Amino acid sequence: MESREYKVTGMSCGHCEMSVREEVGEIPGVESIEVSAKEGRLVVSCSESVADNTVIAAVEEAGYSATRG
Ligand SMILES: [Cu+2]
Repeated sequence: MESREYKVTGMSCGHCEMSVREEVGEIPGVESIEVSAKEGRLVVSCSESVADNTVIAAVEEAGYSATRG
């Protein structure tokens, strides 16, 4: 298990946070998610087997963009 932080752009409210939480939460191996629209930040606790690109693609699926950082 590891903790990773991503910068997310485009979120503006609680609904945005919920969308990201839902999409990222569907990734196998993701244990917990913290997301803040205000800070433009996503923290994911997940297994080492989860690829960064998978997390980024899930954020994009929700309608936002993410970079590791
Ligand atoms: Cu919103």
